[in-house]
Amino acid sequence: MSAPNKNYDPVAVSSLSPGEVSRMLDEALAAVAQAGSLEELRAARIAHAGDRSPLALARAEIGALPPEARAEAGRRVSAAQTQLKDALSRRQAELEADRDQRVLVTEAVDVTLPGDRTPPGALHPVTLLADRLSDVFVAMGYEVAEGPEVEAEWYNFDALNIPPDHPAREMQDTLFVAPSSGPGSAGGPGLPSQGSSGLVLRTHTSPVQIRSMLTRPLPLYVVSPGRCYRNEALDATHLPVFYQIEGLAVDEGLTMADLRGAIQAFVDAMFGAGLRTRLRPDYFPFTEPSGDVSMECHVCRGASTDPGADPCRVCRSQGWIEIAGCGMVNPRVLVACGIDPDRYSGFAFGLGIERALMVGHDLTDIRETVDGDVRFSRAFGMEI
Ligand code: FA5
Repeated sequence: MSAPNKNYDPVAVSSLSPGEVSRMLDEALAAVAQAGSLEELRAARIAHAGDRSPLALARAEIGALPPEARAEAGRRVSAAQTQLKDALSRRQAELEADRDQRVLVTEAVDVTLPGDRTPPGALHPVTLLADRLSDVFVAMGYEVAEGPEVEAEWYNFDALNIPPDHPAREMQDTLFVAPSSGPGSAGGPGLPSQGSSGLVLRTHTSPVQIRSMLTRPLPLYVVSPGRCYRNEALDATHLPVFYQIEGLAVDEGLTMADLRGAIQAFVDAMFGAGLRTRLRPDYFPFTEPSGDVSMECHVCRGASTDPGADPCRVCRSQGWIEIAGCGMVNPRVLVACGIDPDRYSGFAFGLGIERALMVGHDLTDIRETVDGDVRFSRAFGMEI
C-alpha cells in the first residue's frame, strides 16, 4: 500500500479511478464468461478475485487517498467486487449443471441391455446327494468319518475278513497301487498283521469302518461318504470311479432290529415316510448275517406288479428297489479292531451314491453323472 496521501495525488491512486475500476471489472467479467470449465473458472477466480488480483490491490490503495475521497472509492471497488462475485457464482452454477448433465449422459446405464453375468458354478448333483445323505445320519447322531482313497490292503480287505485268497477280492475288481512286501498279509488263523500290507485304490468305503473302530471311542456311530475305485468297464450301470456312503454303529446290545430301524429312518428321511423296506439274505465277508436292503418303489409303490398294470421304469415293475448292502458287523472284524465281541455288537450298511441318484431321479444311464455336460447339472436346477 502507498503511504497516506494528504494531498490527493490522482496519479498514485489511478487504480481507484472510476475508469480503471470499471476496466478491471470488465476484464474480470470477460474472464469469467470465457471460462469453459470449472478448472478455468477456478483460475479466473484466483486471477480476478484473489488476494493478488487487480481489484484487491486497488482496494489496498484506498488508505492512500485523502479521507474525503476514501468512502467513494471504497464503494466503487466494493460494488465492482460484488458484481464480480455474483458473476462467479452464476458461472460456477452453470458449469456445475453442465458437468452434471454430461455425467448423466456418459455414465448412463441402459438397464435393458442383456446382462454379462458369470454364473457362479455349483456343486455336482452327486456331491449334493452325498451331503444330503450324510446330513440324514448326522441328524440321527452319527459323526462323519473319512479315510484315504489310496488305502492299505489290510484296511480294505484283511481287517474286513477278506483274506488274500478270498474270492471277494476278485469280486471287487481291485486296482493295485503297490504290492505287499511279504507274506505277512496272508491270513493264517485269525486276521493278519497290517505291517506288510500292499496299497490299493479303495474298492469300497468299508475300510473307514476299520479306521473308525481303531481310533474312536465306543460306542461308535459314524457315516463315511467317499470315492471308490474298481477296475470295471464303464457302462450304463457301472463306473470305474464312483461314490459310496457307509454307516457303522458299534454299541452294547445292538441287533438286526436296530439295523432295520436305522435303514427305515433313512428311507423315511430321503423319500418321505410310508415306504416299506425289505431285507433279504446276502453275503459280505465283513458282516454276519448280511443282507441287501430294498425299499418299496417310490414311484409305483408296487402297483406295477399287479396283473395288467402299467409298467414302472424305476423298479422295472419289481415293486422293490435295491438300495444298500448291510449286516451285523462280523465278530472277526470286531476282534481285528480290538473290540470284545461278547460285549459289543455292530451293524453296517453301504450304498452307491450315483446308483441312489439314478433311483431318485429316474436316470437310465449312470454315465450321465460323469459326462461333465452342464445340462445334466442344470436339470437339477443348478446355475452353471
Ligand atoms: C460293498 O461295497 C460293501 N462294502 C457295502 C456294504 C457296507 C455291505 C457295509 C455291508 C455293510 P457292493 O460291492 O455291493 O458292496 O457295493 C455297494 C454299492 O456300491 C452297490 O450297491 C452300488 O450301488 C455301488 N457300486 C458298486 N460298484 C459300482 C460301480 N462300478 N459303479 C457304480 N456304483 C457301484
